[in-house]
Amino acid sequence: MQEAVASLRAEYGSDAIILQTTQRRRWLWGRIGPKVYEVVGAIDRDYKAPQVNSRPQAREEAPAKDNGPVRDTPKFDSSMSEAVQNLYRRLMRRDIPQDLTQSLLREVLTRLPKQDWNDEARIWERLGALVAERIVTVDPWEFSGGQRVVVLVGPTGVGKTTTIAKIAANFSLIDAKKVGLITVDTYRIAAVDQLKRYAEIIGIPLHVAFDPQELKEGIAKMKDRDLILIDTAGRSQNNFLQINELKNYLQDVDAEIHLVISATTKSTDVDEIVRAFGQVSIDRVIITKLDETTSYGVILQTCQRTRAPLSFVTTGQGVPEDIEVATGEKLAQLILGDM
Ligand SMILES: Nc1nc2c(ncn2[C@@H]2O[C@H](COP(=O)(O)OP(=O)(O)OP(=O)(O)O)[C@@H](O)[C@H]2O)c(=O)[nH]1
Ligand SMILES: [Mg+2]
Repeated sequence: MQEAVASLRAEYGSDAIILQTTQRRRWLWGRIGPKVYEVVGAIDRDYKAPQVNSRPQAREEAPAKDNGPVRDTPKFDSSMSEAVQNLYRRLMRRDIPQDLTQSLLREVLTRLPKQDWNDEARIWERLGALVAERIVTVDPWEFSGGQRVVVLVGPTGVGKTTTIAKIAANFSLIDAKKVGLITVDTYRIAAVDQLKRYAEIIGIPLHVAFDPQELKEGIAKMKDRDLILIDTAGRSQNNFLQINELKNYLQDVDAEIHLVISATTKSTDVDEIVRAFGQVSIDRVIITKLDETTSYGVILQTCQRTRAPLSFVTTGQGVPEDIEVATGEKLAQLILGDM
């Protein structure tokens, strides 16, 4: 990696900003296969790169002073340049909520000299980098630190069970990890059967837990598993009792909680979902059904509202193939599209 960074500096000089360095492998979301080193850089004498934390975590909105010299502060009224007005409308059409649209534009404009505020292409380019920066993604689990217990929660029908099957199949069949499944979705026979069939096909154990005590017992029984995936029943964000019951199940369980949201969710519902499921403290976000929409503002909105990193995106009904670990850059491109 040092060699890759040094060669970028040697070629482009000391003004080259290192935007991103990645060390990954070629297969299974970069987890196995030959190592590849990537260094993404840029040259911009005005731009001061923000400090990026090496630990994956939700990113707070950076104050303007961290992003280079403070310039004029943009106002979103009739005095906006035509370029900014166009971009404002464009972001709104991409289902990005008004407050996020304003905060994105404000941050980008604050980083640019005022003479560039009419340069639509330049602002757009900077928007891409900013959106990529705001969507924090995490690599799939390493198991050197011990067992992982992961719970998927979310509204009904978003694809929790299917996503569990995709993750289980990838880690079990391709990565040869010991995976175990637990379901607490015992309200419908069909729900248990759905997961049972996946468990049989993949060849991994399934434990059915009818109450919080049985959930704890199930986890204890699966001590030998590298990864335990826990499926939960879909809950309506408007049903206080359902959310409270979920909270009861999870309160004494030491697990990583992933909120699953479909990319087809209405922007106005995203805030309600995050508020309701926020009661069980969300550690990661999974966005499903990217294949069912053409506007992807929900990805940015969910990551920003939860302040949690994104673990996976899913792109179809196929098990195990329609799941990816996306990068911020790729998602920014998807959200903003071409200029
Ligand atoms: N197009 C598309 N369909 C998906 C995706 N993920 C899941 N589905 C489909 O969505 C439907 C619901 O999936 P489930 O996995 O049962 O959803 P769930 O969240 O477990 O549903 P409940 O347990 O009822 O809350 C199924 O028809 C899945 O095949 C995806 O990424 N894209
Ligand atoms: Mg389900």
